[in-house]
Amino acid sequence: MARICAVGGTRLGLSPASETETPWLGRSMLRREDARFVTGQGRYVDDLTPEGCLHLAFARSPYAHGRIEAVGREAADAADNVVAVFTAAELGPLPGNAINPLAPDIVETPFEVLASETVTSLGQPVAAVVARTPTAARDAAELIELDIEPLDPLADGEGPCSVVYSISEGDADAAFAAAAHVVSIRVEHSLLAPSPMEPRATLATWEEGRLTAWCSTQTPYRVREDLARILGLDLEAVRVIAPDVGGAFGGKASIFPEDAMVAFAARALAAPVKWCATRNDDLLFATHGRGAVSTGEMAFDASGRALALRADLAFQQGSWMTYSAVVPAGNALRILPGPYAIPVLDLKSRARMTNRAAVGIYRGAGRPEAAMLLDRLMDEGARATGIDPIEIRLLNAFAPADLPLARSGGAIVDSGDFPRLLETLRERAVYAELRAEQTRRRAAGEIVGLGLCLYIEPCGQGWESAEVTLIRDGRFVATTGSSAQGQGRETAFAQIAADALGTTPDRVAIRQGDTADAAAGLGALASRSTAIGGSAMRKACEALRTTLVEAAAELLQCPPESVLVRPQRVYGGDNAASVGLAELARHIASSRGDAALTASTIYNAEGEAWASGACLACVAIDADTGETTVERIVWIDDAGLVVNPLLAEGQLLGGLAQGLGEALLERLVYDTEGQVLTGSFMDYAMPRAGDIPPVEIAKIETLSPSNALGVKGVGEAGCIGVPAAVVNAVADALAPMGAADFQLPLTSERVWRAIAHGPNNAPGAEDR
Ligand code: SMO
Repeated sequence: MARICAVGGTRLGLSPASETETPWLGRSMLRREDARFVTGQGRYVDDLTPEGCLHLAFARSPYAHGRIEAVGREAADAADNVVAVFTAAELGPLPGNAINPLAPDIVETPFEVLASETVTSLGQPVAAVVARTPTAARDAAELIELDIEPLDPLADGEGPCSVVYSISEGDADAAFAAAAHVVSIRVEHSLLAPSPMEPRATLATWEEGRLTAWCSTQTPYRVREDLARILGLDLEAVRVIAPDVGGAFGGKASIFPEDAMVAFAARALAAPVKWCATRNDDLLFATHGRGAVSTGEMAFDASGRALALRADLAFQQGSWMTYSAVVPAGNALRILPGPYAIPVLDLKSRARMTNRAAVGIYRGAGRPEAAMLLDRLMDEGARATGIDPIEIRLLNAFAPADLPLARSGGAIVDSGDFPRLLETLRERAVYAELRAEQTRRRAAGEIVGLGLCLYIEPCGQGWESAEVTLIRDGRFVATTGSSAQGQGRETAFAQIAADALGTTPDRVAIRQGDTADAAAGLGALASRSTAIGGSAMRKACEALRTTLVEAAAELLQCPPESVLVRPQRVYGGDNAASVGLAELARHIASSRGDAALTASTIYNAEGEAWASGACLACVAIDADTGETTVERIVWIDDAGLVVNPLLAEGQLLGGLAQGLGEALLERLVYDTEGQVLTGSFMDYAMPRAGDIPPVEIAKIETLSPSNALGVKGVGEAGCIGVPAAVVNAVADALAPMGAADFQLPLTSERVWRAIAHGPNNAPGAEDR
């Protein structure tokens, strides 16, 4: 091939130097997806209504537990605009959802698409009505007569265990017997509603023997596998698309019975069928989070060194198990010793079935439960020994030289600098001054407290896929197996791809969320997308860049080492020679075939990335009302290399808001019959803008050696460190009154009772 572009660089006024704009990693770039979101161009499942689309609504169980005697469908069948009514009888026996076999001896309880003989949860789908309009479907679903004989719901702690985990190291009895101080804590986590802005929704079509489902999900590939198995279809006959997803927080990481019903109906009717949950549907029957009751004891020697940790965490499982059902119980346990060197461990966790909605992963998934128990104990230890809470953490935290650190239970903490986190926090918060101010305010009669949390969090292991193509106009299209739920994936992944390719982010289109686009993917969860999906993206882009360099070397007749890939052109040899990317694409296609324009990879991480952070919360409590005001939060986060600081801060703040909700406001309330008393946002207290205190976030950066980018997660961090710091601050505020035993959330009533009743109160008893 002739040397066709020798003067191109000059003609365009471009040179390798003028075109150098890297690196893009580390830049605060605005989210490219926001232009469509803020102008109403986002496309969520409910925005998609194909020609002839039918609408599905459910008749749901009004009881937590009961025997189905009869399902009266005549009135619904006869209602206007109704196309079909389905009960378990029409479905016949179907497989349930898959459950991730993360532990041996899991007792599996998958879902029934529609309840057949018994109902096991309030809100469980019993019948489905398909009609020509959403209102006709809802109205007809109300006409279904459910004749259900109520049965007693399982009482707390009575249900069978789905999973049991334990970790034991050293002689705990001996360690506790030898201790100078022993502190203990009991934490009751409320059941929480993940509450994405967009409730669950699925649309399915059936055409020529193929199912296409648009599902508001974090895990399109999982949904595809489940739908294929439940419907008895080949995987190739099922395509799942996650369009724009309005939040998920772990609540959309599994298929639901409703999704399977929509797909079944689409096939049975050979028509598009759509279902969108209402907020009430989601508060009743979407997954719940947390709900664990944890007890822990920590033994210290006279100098404040932790000698031993005992913990017992009792999780709820609900009435069926999501794909990641056992993750919270397993995660909490393997994280529990946290950043601290504790030589003796006796740790147990388990999850028990209940007659409630499934309890699944929720932003943090076991990490918040571990941090809450451990760092509550650490603050109690500080009080018992008279050592300052920062000092006792410095005394017990691992040093950077101790990492990587292999833990019992299999965790390998790969990186971090816990002393630096604490020292940075001390400095940024001007901690000594805060303590002096607390003393002054206390003397003036105020109830004020400071609380700390030093946490570690696993975020990113395993594999993910990516594919990148140089298209004929000289731009790139990159596909990731990690889909998005609102994090700004398209922006961050374009930055990663741009650096790896030597181009600019605006020349890289990011595709995600469609199982037809990429061979495989795990999805967007577990704070892993950037670490693992981002590493896959980098590897795929590096592979394509190698092709670009080799092809340009051929074309420009220069050694590959001299080739520079720049945003618009590829330069070689004496730098005067260059070829435009569109021209290079044509050359590669003709010399090597179209397939050479694409590089794909399945990246498998070398290890697991661990992020960490230190949080300080300052609270003031109104003695008359018990109302807690969080006056300030200072937070030092270590997420390794930060791809886009603006997006990272958004993730951290969002998690912080949910963490504050958990600490102070949110709680799903069930009565003894298993009825939900918090079925709307009138009763379930979401945090609002006015609840968010002044927040200062700073970072340190220890690169993760476990993935190709050195990055760690940020999405769940706010739910991990913030609640524990806030609760510790309230405990610190109330300590002079001897009030210590209070449970989540710290509503004004509970805190008031703690103040009014002193150390032997049993707040929370008011509403059991
Ligand atoms: S709780 Mo997350 O979406 O793994």
